[in-house]
Amino acid sequence: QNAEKPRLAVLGAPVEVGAGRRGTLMGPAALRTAGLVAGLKELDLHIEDRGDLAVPVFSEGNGAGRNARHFDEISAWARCLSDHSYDLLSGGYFPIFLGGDHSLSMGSVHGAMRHCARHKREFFVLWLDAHADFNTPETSPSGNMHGMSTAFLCGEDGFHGFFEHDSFEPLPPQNLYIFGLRSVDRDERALLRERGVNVFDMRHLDEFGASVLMRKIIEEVGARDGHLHVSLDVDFLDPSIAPGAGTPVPGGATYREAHLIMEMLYDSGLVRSLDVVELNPFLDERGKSACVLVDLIGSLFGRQIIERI
Ligand code: EXY
Ligand code: MN
Ligand code: MN
Ligand code: MN
Repeated sequence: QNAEKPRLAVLGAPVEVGAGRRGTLMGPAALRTAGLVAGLKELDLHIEDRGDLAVPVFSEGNGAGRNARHFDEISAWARCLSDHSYDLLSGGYFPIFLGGDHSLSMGSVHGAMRHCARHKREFFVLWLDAHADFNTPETSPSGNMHGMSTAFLCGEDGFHGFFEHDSFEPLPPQNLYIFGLRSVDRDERALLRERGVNVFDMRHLDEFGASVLMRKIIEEVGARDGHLHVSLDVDFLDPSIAPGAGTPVPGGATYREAHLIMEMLYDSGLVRSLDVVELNPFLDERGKSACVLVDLIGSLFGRQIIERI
């Protein structure tokens, strides 16, 4: 169990141009309306709501002629988010980024990765998602950048000019765990294989169960005393429990599976930063998905639905 309680900082990132459908910019507001901050306060946690970031100023240029829609705007968001992520972690906070579409993780994870590099701490990412988001501008069938985040973070080609100083120590593909996968594009699949990303698809989940797979991940990260960043995409969940997703795919994680994962992660004490992304309140049904996400975040921070004997 967690010995010391983390100090949490919540930061909204209302970015939506990385997705093919508008509406994720309302995500942070819906998560707050669903009781995110109040729920965490009930757990006696120190929590600061830092509000939402403003849409950053950007100029068109670097993205020209690339199969990466809104490249310059997303790059501006990522630069801003990377600095916030780095600074919050350096200030001893556990940052919670509220999306916004999944392109925001190019910034939040980048900053956390820099923080860990500085402190010589090994860094791991658990990507809870129906998708791998491992497309590059070359492989992407849509050009939507929310489908490119993990490829960017692992240092794939095609993102030149995205950050001012292009070179950063990329995430080793072996330190990336994609969990819940059930929709992947042809060239994306080939790239995932070639790079050796750890992919746990829904077939694995069905066959071995969430607990066996999670234990493996927790053991690997724990053995290296790593920093684990969790990136939770709402479409990881089955659309029946979380319909507020722009790219829903049938056959996702159930309510109980998702809770068990969160509870095991809490027990591990390894999670140090979090993204909650892709919630599209315009597509949601009366706040259903926002409420499920808030429940899950509660479990990640130690809420017990049933007090254990
Ligand atoms: N693989 C598809 C694409 O690249 O367009 C769909 C990506 C959806 C990404 C969502 C957020 O996880
Ligand atoms: Mn530190
Ligand atoms: Mn995603
Ligand atoms: Mn997804």
